[in-house]
Formats: sequence, C-alpha cells, structure tokens
Amino acid sequence: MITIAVSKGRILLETLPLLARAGITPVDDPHTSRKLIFETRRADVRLVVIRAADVPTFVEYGAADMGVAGKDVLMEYGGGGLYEPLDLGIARCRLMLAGPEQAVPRARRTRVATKYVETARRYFAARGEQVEIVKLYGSMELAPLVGLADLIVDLVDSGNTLRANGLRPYETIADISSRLIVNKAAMKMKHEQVKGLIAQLEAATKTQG
Ligand code: PRT
Ligand code: MG
Repeated sequence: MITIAVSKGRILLETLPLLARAGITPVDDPHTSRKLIFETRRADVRLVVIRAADVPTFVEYGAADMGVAGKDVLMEYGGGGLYEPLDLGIARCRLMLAGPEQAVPRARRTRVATKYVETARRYFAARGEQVEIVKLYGSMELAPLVGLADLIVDLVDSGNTLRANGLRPYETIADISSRLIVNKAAMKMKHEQVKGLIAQLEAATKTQG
C-alpha cells in the first residue's frame, strides 16, 4: 500500500486530475467528505488529506510514503529529510517581498510580517539586512495597513490581493510550484511501487493542458 498526502484547497484541486491520469481516483469526494483517509480505485494507493503545512511532516516520518507540497512550504520546512523527485508544475505563484504603494521612511528597524519566518530570515540575512520578523498565520496583507509591520513576505499570484490593499510587489524571493515529495525509507523499501508512481505522475504532468 502506498499512502499519498495532499492538502485540501488548490493543491487537491490541481493534484486530482494528475492522479486520475495514473488511475488514482478517490472513491469518496475529498472536497466534500469529512473523511481524512480516502481509498482510491487502485487497491494499492490511498490518500490522506491534511493541512498544507503538515504534508512534509507526515512524509518525513513515514506516516505517508509520498506527498504533494508547495515549494513555499518545503523551503520553510527545511532539512534534508525528504526526496523531492518531481516538479508537478501546479499551484504556481511567487513568494514575494511586498509593501505599501508609497514606501514610508522610518527611523526604527524595518518590521516584516509573514508566515514564512525561516525563509524570510534567510532572505534578509543573505542581503545583510537586519529586520524584525513578525510571525502571522494569515492575512499578511493587513499588517502594513494597521501599522503592525512595514513590509510583508507572502505568496502572490494575480497580484489582486496586494492591489486591493494598496500594496505592491517589491521583489520576487522564489518562484513557487507544487512538488512531489517521497519518504526516504519508502524510496528504498517500496522502490518498485514508488518509482512506478513517480514515472506515472511525471507522464501525467507532461500531458497537461
Ligand atoms: O488554508 P490553510 O491554512 O489550510 O493552508 P494554506 O493556506 O497553506 O493552503 P492553500 O490551499 O491556501 O495553499 C496551498 C498552496 O497553494 C500554497 O502553499 C502554495 O504553494 C500554493 N498557492 C499557489 C497559493 C497561491 N497560489 C496563492 N495565491 N497559496 C496561497 N495563495 C494566496 C496568497 O497567500 C494571497 O493571500 O492567495 C492570495 C494572493 O493571490 P492573488 O491572486 O490575489 O495574488
Ligand atoms: Mg489558505
């Protein structure tokens, strides 16, 4: 049995068509069901549906053999505990530094709001800039509007959310897409099955569109 971890929302939406091309179709609809484990039409594959930020943890600890996670989540998770054999090319966006349309001069140290604390820390350290990082769990765009932070580090797709809040992108930190990740022990112990699935998913990404 191979267990694949995916997250609800846009990753599930864009992963299901790829899995379907490999014959992996959940028996129940994961968008509406309250189940957390989903059997599929393939007897050898099941899905677990969890929070996006938890996918690397499930896969590293072997609770899932494989998973689909955004590069943003993987960069923040860090460590070398996972294989990342395939860029699925889905759920694309950019991780960006953004701030007010009109940059405001200030005397104190710059404050940056983000849920990507580790990634932001590395980014500013590489530039030799000393900033104060404020951890948030969502709605980063609000922080500059209410004086909680001067800048944000967040995902941007169309840029509509930034614009709607009087913000603009300053710089791209990383181009983001979703990656297939694999547990290291599973790659050895379930080699045939895992290799087969990677090949099927790779073929599926190439027949998109
Ligand atoms: O929702 P939950 O807290 O459970 O987890 P999550 O927010 O991490 O999950 P989800 O489904 O929102 O995002 C999962 C993954 O999708 C992310 O980790 C990214 O890899 C990927 N992805 C791709 C995005 C976007 N595009 C995206 N645009 N995730 C979030 N956004 C948000 C962004 O944070 C911002 O608020 O959309 C808004 C910006 O969109 P535009 O089009 O207005 O620029
Ligand atoms: Mg979300």
